[in-house]
Amino acid sequence: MSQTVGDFIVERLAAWGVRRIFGYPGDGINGVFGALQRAQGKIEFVQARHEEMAAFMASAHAKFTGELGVCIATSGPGASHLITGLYDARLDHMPVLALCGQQARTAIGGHYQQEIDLPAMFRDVAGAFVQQAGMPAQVRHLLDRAIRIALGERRVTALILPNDLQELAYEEPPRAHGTLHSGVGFTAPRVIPYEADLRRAADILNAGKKVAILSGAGALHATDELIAVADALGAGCAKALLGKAALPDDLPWVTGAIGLLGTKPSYDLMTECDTLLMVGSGFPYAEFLPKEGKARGVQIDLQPDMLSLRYPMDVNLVGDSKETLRLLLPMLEPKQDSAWRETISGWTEAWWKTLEDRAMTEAKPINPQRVAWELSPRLPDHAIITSDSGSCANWYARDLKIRRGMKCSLSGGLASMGAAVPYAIAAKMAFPDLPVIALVGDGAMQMNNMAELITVAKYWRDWASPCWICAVWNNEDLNQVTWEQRVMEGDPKFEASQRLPNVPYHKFAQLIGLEGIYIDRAEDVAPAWEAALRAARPVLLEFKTDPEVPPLPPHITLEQVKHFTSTLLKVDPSETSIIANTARQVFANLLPSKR
Ligand SMILES: Cc1ncc(C[n+]2csc(CCOP(=O)(O)OP(=O)(O)O)c2C)c(N)n1
Ligand SMILES: [Mg+2]
Repeated sequence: MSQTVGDFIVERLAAWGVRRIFGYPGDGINGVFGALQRAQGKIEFVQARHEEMAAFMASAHAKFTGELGVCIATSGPGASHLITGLYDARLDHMPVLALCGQQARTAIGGHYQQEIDLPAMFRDVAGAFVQQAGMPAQVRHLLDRAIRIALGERRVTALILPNDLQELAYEEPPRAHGTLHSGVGFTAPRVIPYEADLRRAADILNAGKKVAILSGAGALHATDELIAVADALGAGCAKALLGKAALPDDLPWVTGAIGLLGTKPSYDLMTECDTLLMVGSGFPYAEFLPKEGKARGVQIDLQPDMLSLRYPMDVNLVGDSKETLRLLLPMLEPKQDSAWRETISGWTEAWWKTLEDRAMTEAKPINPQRVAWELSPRLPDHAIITSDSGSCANWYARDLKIRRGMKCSLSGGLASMGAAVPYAIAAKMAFPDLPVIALVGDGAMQMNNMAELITVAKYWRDWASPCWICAVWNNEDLNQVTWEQRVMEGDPKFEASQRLPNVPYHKFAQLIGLEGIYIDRAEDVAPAWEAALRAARPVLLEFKTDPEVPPLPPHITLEQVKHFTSTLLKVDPSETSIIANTARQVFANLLPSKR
């Protein structure tokens, strides 16, 4: 049989180094699926439960491996299902290619079944490159460009393939006017600033007496360089959510997460510093950065469009974080005075104690903070941790102590619910011998993570190690939003929108062949983690947690407190049990003015 367009696409993907793609079939894309089958495992196909999950997996694959993520879906509903997962990749600057089917070229424009204007639909999310192929001889350059642009610009691209085209015999572009002759391959360049600009940056950093560093996802590969620069500058370092694994949490000057889900020492670091060095971060909340004018700033980012966006920097360096920090290091004059560092270490030490006290505070039945707290010392080396959006992201951000060699991620820019399990599946597919742990709220389980457990049940026997754990915080509440409504809006809990049906998640896991453990006593939390980590199959840990423990920001404005107080005076179905827990935390620990 001669090579079809579908066969060519699979072969070309393989030539680009693609070894795994995530997706869901349908008649709009059968020409490529047939080719995948004929290619006999050249490219592994991972079947998700839903195209959105496949796109999350492609995004996570890119995050955890640094490679292109590829997802595939049929025309119409398959393609539209991809969108949220693709936005996740888009907002976190991940190179992802979406391949999807389309109605036959003879039907396009005819209000045909499952016909959507896909180029228009993908225009925003895959704005870097979205094309619908019309001719066999056009497919080569469309695919090559879609991949090279995704990798080179760290963007999402989309290639739309009408189903009749996929079945046609592939034709190389003829040597003729109006044809293109593209090739395979991309190597990321070494991006570094000019020496004069590095000098200007070094001058600012050398002049600072209290230097704060903020590291993000762009610094994940620059741990050694970050440590060396921070040591030279006597600096403290806060981490944006996506940069959690950039620095281990056992260093005394690492203040942990920043922002609404962040820590008090990170807030203090940014409030009191006189110089800010931001490395590879698009952390969005400017109110957690120094007050404008209070600190001088240097920023390093690969992407010019991310520079001086959250804080007006004095020096903006376009560069790879690792290479740029390495060049900056010899220009730095090691700080002699250690007072600033000692202050930061003091804050951090006290904060870890505060977190422990909070985690160990009694709650009904389990304190949600304790679930994450107890995991930290039990995390195996090289563990990969994913978190969903919801209150568990607070405990992931604050309580989980990351060590060197671990990886972790979540839907950062999009902060979408439903990403933790597909992320954890993509992580396990890429690193089947490593322990992988997904942290998930019950709302996010119900939304789609539960269904995606079926994917785990389908594939786990192929994995080199069975260690894959999904921890669920069952609080029968969309708790993060309940607290946002209370604290930010001053509204009491809206039962109609917030309360969730109670579902026995552990029994669902058992039903589909996984292990399921239910935990509703604080003293059983640690043993449950230990049992899950040594289990012979993937485990779902269902923790029955207290929705009245507030995931409050470390920095809280008086306006928010005023709202909060008025909420307590209104009728809240949860009544006064909140007061004991929160009032102490808010007023004693969190208010900057109370320091
Ligand atoms: C797709 C999507 N829909 C809605 C939201 C808004 N949202 C953020 S957190 C959250 C609640 C999550 O509830 P759950 O998963 O039960 O976790 P909890 O906060 O209760 O721990 C909601 C609704 C979102 N981030 N993503
Ligand atoms: Mg919940």
